[in-house]
Amino acid sequence: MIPPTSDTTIAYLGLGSNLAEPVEQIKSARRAIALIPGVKEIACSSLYRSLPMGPQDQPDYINAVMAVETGLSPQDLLKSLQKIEKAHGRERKGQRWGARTLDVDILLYGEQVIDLPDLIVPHSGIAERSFVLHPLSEIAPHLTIPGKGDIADLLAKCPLVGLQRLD
Ligand code: A4P
Ligand code: MG
Repeated sequence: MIPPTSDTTIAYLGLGSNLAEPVEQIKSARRAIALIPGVKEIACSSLYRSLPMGPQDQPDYINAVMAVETGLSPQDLLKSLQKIEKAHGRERKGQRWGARTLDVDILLYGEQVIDLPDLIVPHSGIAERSFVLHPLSEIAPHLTIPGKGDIADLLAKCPLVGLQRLD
């Protein structure tokens, strides 16, 4: 991975969709993220089809992970990502872990540990979710996740069950 210049940070973003043509939602979100001022795409994983975590009466998800280099603060990055979710028809009124057109989570922001009411980084599910760990390790196989450990160790404990790489 290319090291960031001093005033920028490498952030990893988790993308997920299971409504309204999920593959197209993820591809379109990737393009929109790369166009955020102050954000540059560094890498993007393959797309993965995954069984839903949470309520089972919803379609399978498409997931991917992007690495970006950014000069934005974590809070400003989150705001920009939430605008992109909204532009992709995301509604926040359903049940927890329910179906959605687009979800973009900040998985990691450099090595920072952030514990704010509206932003927790590393993302709370990062260490256990196969649909996050497998795409993340594809683009950052030597990553250490603050407070959680090396991605290779986490991956070894995270079965591939229900996850299919698409391309
Ligand atoms: N928030 C806090 N930390 C973060 C962060 N690191 N990145 C806050 C992004 N947002 C963060 O999120 C709720 C609030 O979390 C935001 O207002 C933000 O301030 P949300 O996107 O509105 O709600 P959510 O995504 O439904 O909630 P939650 O609990 O974050 O769900 P997850 O963890 O995102 O899981 N199954 C498969 N196979 N694949 C999936 O991608 N995704 C989910 C949602 C459920 N099941 C899934 C998948
Ligand atoms: Mg979310």
